[in-house]
Amino acid sequence: MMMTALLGTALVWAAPAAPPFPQNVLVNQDKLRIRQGETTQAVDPADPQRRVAAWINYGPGDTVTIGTALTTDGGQRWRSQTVPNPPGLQYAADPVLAVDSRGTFYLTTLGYNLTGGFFADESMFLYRSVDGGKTFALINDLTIYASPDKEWIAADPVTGALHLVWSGNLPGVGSGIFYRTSLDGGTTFSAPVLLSDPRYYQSIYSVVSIGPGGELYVTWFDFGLSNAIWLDRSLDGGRTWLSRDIALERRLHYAEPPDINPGGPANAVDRSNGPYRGRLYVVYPDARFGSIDILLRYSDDRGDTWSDPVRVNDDAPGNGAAQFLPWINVDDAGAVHVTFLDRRGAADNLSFAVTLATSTDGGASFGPNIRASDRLLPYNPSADFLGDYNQMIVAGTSIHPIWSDSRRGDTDIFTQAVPLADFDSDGILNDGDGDGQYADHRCTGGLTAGCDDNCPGIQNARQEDADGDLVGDACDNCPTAPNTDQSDLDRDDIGDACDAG
Ligand SMILES: [Ca+2]
Ligand SMILES: [Ca+2]
Ligand SMILES: [Ca+2]
Ligand SMILES: [Ca+2]
Repeated sequence: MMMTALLGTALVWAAPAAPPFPQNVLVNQDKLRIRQGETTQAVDPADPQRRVAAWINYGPGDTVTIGTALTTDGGQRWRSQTVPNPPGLQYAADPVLAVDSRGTFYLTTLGYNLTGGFFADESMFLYRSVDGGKTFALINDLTIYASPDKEWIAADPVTGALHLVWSGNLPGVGSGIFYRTSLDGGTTFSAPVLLSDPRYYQSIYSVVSIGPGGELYVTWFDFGLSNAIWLDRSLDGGRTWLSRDIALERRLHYAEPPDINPGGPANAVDRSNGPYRGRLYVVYPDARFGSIDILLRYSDDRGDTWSDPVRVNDDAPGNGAAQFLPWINVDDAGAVHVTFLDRRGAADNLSFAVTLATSTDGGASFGPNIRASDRLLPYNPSADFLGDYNQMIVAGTSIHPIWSDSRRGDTDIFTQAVPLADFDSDGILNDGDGDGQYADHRCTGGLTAGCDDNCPGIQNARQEDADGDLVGDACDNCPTAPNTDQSDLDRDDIGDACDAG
């Protein structure tokens, strides 16, 4: 009884609107004071506390290298190191991590030199870690066609097969998407298969994911003739592929402002035992609504047909704020999590936050977006390279966004654990009424139990909602004028419903 009374008092007097993430976690130790960017992660399936991250180091000296870091405590503390470049190569790029069911980590990278300002010796490599992510050894040179770029790798969680895709130049074809598989832990790979249609030879940003039945899905952009997002798939472990690729987005509104790279499409499959098992999702940057947004489409028939696009970010359409570098994962309950960099709160239109958007209805809609970065992050387009992708993962009971920002002067790698059930850890669950849907029955009228957090990204244990619009005072941009949509077209943090200016 005494304990209950004390706890109750503490909750009543808790400071309002406390930011849930006071300090993002620095991943790279940065002893060399050089820039880092472009992030990837993998988690040991047998130990969710053990995760590996990797990125590009702009250094040491006149080299570019790959850095990796290992955490064994779920991401509180990291130990980072530099992976030696392959012999004779000054520069490395495009790190991608994968892990198999036995906890063997794999790292693919690109390597190159510069000769008279031109790319030379462009090549692609595979490293392996058999000590749980502590060290990586170069085990294979995967270079086979000229100009490999933007490779991706994934391991089948059941069979351990490695699936590699990349952009390469086949003579007479141009840049196409290729595929190889390894059934022996990366020692040998199958002969390459051209997945993309040779008519569409500006194909890049391929990503491979693996469905619950071992089906393989590869998506990519063609910036050329088709200006589309394409899908190829294999239902027999990579032996045969569609005779004709599927264009899942033919009306792509790709925009690339001078100051950022919005990134490419990412995909994920629901491997859960939830109601949307087997559903395939693709997210991508697209400017059809006036500024760059993150859009999502899904397919229930292995990619034959696709839903209309859903806007993932929940700021006002056409407000001029860019969202970019999206990543997507589906958790063990079938909830869909998308992270991206986000300028909605940036008056300078340069700085950005890291945003998480979650759907618990299979991608039909997304709930209130939350901020995972502890602040708005500075950005200098002439000095900072954030990367072409940021590979968020779900591990254990948390979502783990990862990104690069220059809060410390030069860019460094940061991460933040976001608890799956209660994003802001204020004791009010995202789905407090337990109906399986996030933020669909939000607390109001003084209720704090049996209802969903009305401000899921800011701690507000009392769930005050003065105007009863289901948006808690702690995050309501018009706390006394009902505006459930929170529309704020001029981005001054005062909602349109109460903004006189
Ligand atoms: Ca909460
Ligand atoms: Ca609910
Ligand atoms: Ca809250
Ligand atoms: Ca309100």
